[in-house]
Amino acid sequence: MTDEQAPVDSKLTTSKRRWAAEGKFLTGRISRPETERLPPGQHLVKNWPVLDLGEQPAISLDDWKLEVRGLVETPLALTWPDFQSMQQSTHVSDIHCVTTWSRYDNRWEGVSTRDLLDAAMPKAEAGYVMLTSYDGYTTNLPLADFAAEDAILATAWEGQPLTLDHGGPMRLVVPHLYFWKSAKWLRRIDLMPSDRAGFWEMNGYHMLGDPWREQRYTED
Ligand SMILES: Nc1nc2c(c(=O)[nH]1)N[C@H]1C(S)=C(S)[C@@H](COP(=O)(O)O)O[C@H]1N2
Ligand SMILES: [Mo]
Repeated sequence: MTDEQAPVDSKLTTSKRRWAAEGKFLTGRISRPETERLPPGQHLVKNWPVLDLGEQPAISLDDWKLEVRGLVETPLALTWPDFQSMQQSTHVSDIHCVTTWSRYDNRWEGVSTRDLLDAAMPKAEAGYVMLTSYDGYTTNLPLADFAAEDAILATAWEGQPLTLDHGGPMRLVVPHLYFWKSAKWLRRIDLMPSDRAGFWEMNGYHMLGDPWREQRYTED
């Protein structure tokens, strides 16, 4: 390491340590009780319904890109090979859609949001994220929820590449929030200082969307 690089490295190290020390990954927000698996007002399905705005954008892997912007030390613009070369993880989790269906035990493979955030390194002021997808869909959530232990940028479901109708080649999965927060065909993640409403949130849906507290709609 040269003297010129040293200050940069120590700045990044400091940022990473601060990020961990602030406990943004350990917020304990998940309100699921240990005894009840199905949230109130939900019913179980065995199939996997498709829900979206109606346009399913087909992105070739050559054109695919994932950007991480805003309040990060290292903005990212990842190609598909870049994304594949990141640490790959597997998580099994339940889906809870606000339209009242839930589906248990979905096996997701991809990049955990924590590993992506480790690469981008959120600044101390970052508190929320806005997700933007290839179909123009947007949705917002707190950074702490985006960084949940089991949140994953999924490229495979049940051992198969994620199909286009379910958000392939890559979608977000944040299991502890209603499924509309899990952006399909994700293209961009913006880290923000304060919360802003995405598509459904501008149309009356809850800013957080915790199924265990039945946060379906904004109270007014
Ligand atoms: N890009 C994008 N992501 C989206 C949506 C959408 O319209 N566009 N719909 C959301 C909603 S309301 C739900 S319930 C889930 C549905 O995912 P599925 O079709 O794989 O079941 O995707 C969410 N993510
Ligand atoms: Mo939904």
